[in-house]
Amino acid sequence: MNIFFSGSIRGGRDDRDLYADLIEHLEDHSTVLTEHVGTENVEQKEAEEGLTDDEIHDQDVEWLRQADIVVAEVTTPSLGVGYELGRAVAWEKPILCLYRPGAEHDLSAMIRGNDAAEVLEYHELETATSGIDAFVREHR
Ligand code: 6K6
Repeated sequence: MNIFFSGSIRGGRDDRDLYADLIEHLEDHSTVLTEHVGTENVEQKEAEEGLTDDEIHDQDVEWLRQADIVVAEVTTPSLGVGYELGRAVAWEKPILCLYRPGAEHDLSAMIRGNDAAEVLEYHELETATSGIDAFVREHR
């Protein structure tokens, strides 16, 4: 199963360690197409590789097209994550959004009010990972 993991990059990297933990868990049973989302200094590394914004966009949209499911950590608001979720809805991909209530920003109505996306609220990593496992089983 190919999983597209979506998480904030230019929207802010406060949750980077959490993304890495979630990606590590997803990789136990699947291929994560976007493991760079959890990588330290991703912008610096990819800039060193000479990737342009056009190439980043086209590669990510292609990975999204190939994905069987989409898992997004949406606590840190991100234009890129919102864009990816919109395209995933249009392609009718199964979508799981993970959100930690009590964060600085309340979750967008465009996500919480979207019947095409399942929203799992959590505080502990274990709640998120068991929710992911159930979602993967449902869509395998
Ligand atoms: C290279 C040069 C400058 O920055 C980079 C690295 N940037 C990205 N590399 C890979 N995927 C990216 C990059 N920027 C955004 N994305 C995609 O958008 C990822 O799939 C994330 O889920 C999402 C994050 O969007 P923003 O708006 O928070 O950056």
